[in-house]
Amino acid sequence: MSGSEWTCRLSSMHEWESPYYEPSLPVSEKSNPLTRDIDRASAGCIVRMLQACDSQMFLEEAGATYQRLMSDEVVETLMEVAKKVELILKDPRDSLVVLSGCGTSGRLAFLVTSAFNRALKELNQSPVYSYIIAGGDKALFSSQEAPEDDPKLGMLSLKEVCEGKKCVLFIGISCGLSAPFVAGQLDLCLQNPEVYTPVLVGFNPTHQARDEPIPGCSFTFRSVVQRMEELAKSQKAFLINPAVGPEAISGSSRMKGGSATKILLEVVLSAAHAAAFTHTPITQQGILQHMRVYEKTLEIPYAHNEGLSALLEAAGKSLQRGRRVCYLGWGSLGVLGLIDASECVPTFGADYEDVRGFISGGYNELKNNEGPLGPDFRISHEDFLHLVLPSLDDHDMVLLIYTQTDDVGDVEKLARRVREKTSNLHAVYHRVDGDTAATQWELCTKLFLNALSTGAHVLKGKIYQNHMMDLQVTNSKLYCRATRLLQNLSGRPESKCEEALLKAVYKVDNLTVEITSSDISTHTHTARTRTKVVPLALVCLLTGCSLAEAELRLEQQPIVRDAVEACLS
Ligand code: S6P
Repeated sequence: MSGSEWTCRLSSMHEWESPYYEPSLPVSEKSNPLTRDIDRASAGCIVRMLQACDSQMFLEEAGATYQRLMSDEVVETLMEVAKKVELILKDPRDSLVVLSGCGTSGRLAFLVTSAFNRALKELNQSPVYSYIIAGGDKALFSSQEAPEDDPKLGMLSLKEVCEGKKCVLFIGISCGLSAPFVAGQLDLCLQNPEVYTPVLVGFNPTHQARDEPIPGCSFTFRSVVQRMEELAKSQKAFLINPAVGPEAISGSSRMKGGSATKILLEVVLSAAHAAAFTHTPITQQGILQHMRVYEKTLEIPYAHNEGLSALLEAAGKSLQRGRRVCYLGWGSLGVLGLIDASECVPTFGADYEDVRGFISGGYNELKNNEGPLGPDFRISHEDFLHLVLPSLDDHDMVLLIYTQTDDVGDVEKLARRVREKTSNLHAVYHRVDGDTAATQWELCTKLFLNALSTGAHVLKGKIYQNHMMDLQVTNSKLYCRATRLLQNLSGRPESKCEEALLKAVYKVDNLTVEITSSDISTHTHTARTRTKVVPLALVCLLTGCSLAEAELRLEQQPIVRDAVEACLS
């Protein structure tokens, strides 16, 4: 892409805010005009596009359409929620702050909860934070998309965590204001206001909250949000829902959605801790100042543009050859490595072994609710040394992720072992520079790893334009997204696209009544064990061929983007 073309793209920084831009889609599902050609871009250009997308997070409010991270109303709500947390910190008896979400949102609930409970421990205070992730702890490091559709499971897990508590501040996170699991929890809060105060964090305006019926429930996500809006007037419920712009890869809320979630929660909880333990009042000024620190932090990973592009290219090469990318991390940066790696599976249809994370100290470092998760979830550096290192060579990439506060001797020892097998060894190292806080290292690392894994999969040909083609259709959100993608790319009516999708899911050329009369949860359950469902459906739609022929075509052309283009041309 030439310089002038790029300048032209940058001028479309606000294009998505127009009411005419993909009007039927919420912001979190729109495609970002800045990354329309990301599938054809060089590594350097991919990095620039991701940087431009990330910088949209802190754009100022341009009109009345969307609240932004630093809009007055958002900052006001952050202050009010921080005051609620402060009260609990000052009198934690029978009280709890619960953070909950699905997928990335649940992973960030875990990360933030761990950090702030650790901070309390350092002050000799008892922990007040608990996390819930849909699907339990294995969802921290693997794709468990189905529980996201289960509002009852959400309610039950919240009840269980809060048993015996008299005052609970519940923070439900759903970037798209869409997860039924979270809707169920918010509904429980609304029905028991004497115990629960609900807070919702997400990145769509309330009128864009998902309004599809939830099987077995009388509410939708939107109707829950509307009830919360009523209560928000008397500060009995809180909505924190600025827009941060569409994701670089459409719907990939692990990226900006996840980063903005981390920023907002850390800003609120830090303000509450400062108020409770160092008598620092919660002010608008203080909140804004903290936000600006994060705004500056966004620049750090991209200041190393060339290094990042080179790494992205190296990781892309490893993946193209069918080889591995391994993250070896320490402390919370190690957790971010685990998270980024595990998200490649649902996001890019990657194999579990393609990108894997390992953390020093394994589960002892993690201190997750359920402890060690068994042989399918090996995460320590020892596991890496035994299971992965023996098979590595120069085509596999290894990335060390640490800070100057980690045991550098340990890092060197591991680096020596790795270097015996591969020279493709790199490091992301943070050192104290002025008053850099650990949370800034974390955000930097998150942005860096998200850029690396996204860019590498783009270079591998997993993305078409800026859409994830090979997505797993394992919950209702993904099922609807897949149908919509097929409609956009084939130009065929919705009913035909859904038919093609179901044929690919059930591996049949003719749909039976049994299939067509089943509900979405049966379809998404069946899709768990299927691969390349969307590409197969698209090839069938575009060429009219049978599933077997479509399979053959995709085998001959494993790069999904090229296979799709061949059919389109
Ligand atoms: C997105 C990620 C998903 C989402 C999950 C929850 O990149 O792969 O796992 O985090 O679907 O989404 P939401 O909108 O409820 O936060």
